Amino acid sequence: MESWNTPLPARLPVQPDRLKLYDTASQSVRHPGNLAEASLYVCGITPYDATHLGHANTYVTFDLLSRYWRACGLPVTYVQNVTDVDDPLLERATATGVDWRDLAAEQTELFRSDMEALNVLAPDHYVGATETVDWVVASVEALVANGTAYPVPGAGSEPDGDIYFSIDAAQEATHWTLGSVGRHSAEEMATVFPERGGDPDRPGKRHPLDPLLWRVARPGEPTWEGRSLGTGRPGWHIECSAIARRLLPAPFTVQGGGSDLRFPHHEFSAAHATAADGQPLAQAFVHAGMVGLDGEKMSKSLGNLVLVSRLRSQGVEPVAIRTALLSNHYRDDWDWTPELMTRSMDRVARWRRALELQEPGDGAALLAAAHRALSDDLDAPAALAQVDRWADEALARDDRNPAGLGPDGASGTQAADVDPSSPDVRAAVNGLLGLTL
Ligand code: 5CA
Ligand code: ZN
Repeated sequence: MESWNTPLPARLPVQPDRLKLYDTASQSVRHPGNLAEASLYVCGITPYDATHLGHANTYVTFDLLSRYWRACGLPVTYVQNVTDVDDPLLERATATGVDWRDLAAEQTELFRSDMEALNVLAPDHYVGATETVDWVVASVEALVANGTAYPVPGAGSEPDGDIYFSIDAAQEATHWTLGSVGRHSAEEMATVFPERGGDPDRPGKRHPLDPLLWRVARPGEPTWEGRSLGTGRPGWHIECSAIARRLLPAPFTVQGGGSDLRFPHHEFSAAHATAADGQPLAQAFVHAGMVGLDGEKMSKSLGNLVLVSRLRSQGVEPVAIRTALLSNHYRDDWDWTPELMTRSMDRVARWRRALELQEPGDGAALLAAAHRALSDDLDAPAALAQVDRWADEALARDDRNPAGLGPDGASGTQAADVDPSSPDVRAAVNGLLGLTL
């Protein structure tokens, strides 16, 4: 489907990639290899409600990663999906009496406009689950053929033939073991599985945590032709696994999403890919923390949402929203507060005042310092502290020399020894941090 359109920043002159990132699977901060190019898959929205600040935080986090790599001159291939058919979307459409396709299209459009406003660079491939059913069918058929997927007989109201992934068979056939990607304990996995779409009590499954790969047709549900699988629709985890394998290298560099995707989603997306071809899904699994409101995770199902679109319609500048998000480390869980919004608006206003007072060389120095901060597991709060530090200095310079004139009466901004191609502060902050001052 159509992506959105955020202008690419100018190439920034920064040193080659020194990035260290926390990888959930190895539970360590490490450099994801000496890269000649980078590939990124970030799990996209399920479009049944508007973008809230939790979503925005996750996409801004991975936008920072994509900007970091691009600033280093690495070619980046970025894929994002849209889960435009799934149970929660169908349930919401039924409950509100709208066509599920219209709901998905409308919410995806709102998401695009929120991302554009937040200056999030567009993915190279933006793909809907409904556009890639053939890829899923081929993947599931391959898993059935190699014995890591099996049909479950009908029981009660459930028809015959849903296809599930066999945890036990995959563990026997590959290096993947249950929990090796999301790193939850067995108890935690058993707790969150039913909360995140799993069906541990479905009769006929071999293992209670075996996830659904292909759901055969039910009356009133959308279906697609599934060749040997029969008509039906894709399970959730195989969607991202199949899309990533089609569009990115095996393994690709970073699989991204919020920490609520560690299990079951990223665990099983990775397991499906490995069961199909023996390769890990990605070199690193990177997870953003959860944004909450009054101590509860912000979520569509709880309804405790602060929407990006609502803040925008109240006149809040997107750059202030982005500043508020970046002032928390991406791995932390944190609560949104109105005070954070106010502080961030003040911060942006102060940076803008300082911008009038920048001197040649300020942009290059700030770029290097902010880039160094991001190299340490994308430490955005430290990068913003560098912007504050530059603003402090610029404003202090102005206090000492209010007219901006040098001792000989020449303007202080006419230094001759600065490389004219080096970015000014506005270009550096926009390019690397995505903040439009
Ligand atoms: N379509 C699937 C992924 S394939 C999905 O999880 N969609 S979602 O709309 O529920 O979430 C989209 C992204 O936002 C996911 O990466 C999820 O981890 C992240 N997310 C959801 N709620 C929050 C939150 N409160 N804080 C931070 N990130 C969140
Ligand atoms: Zn996904």
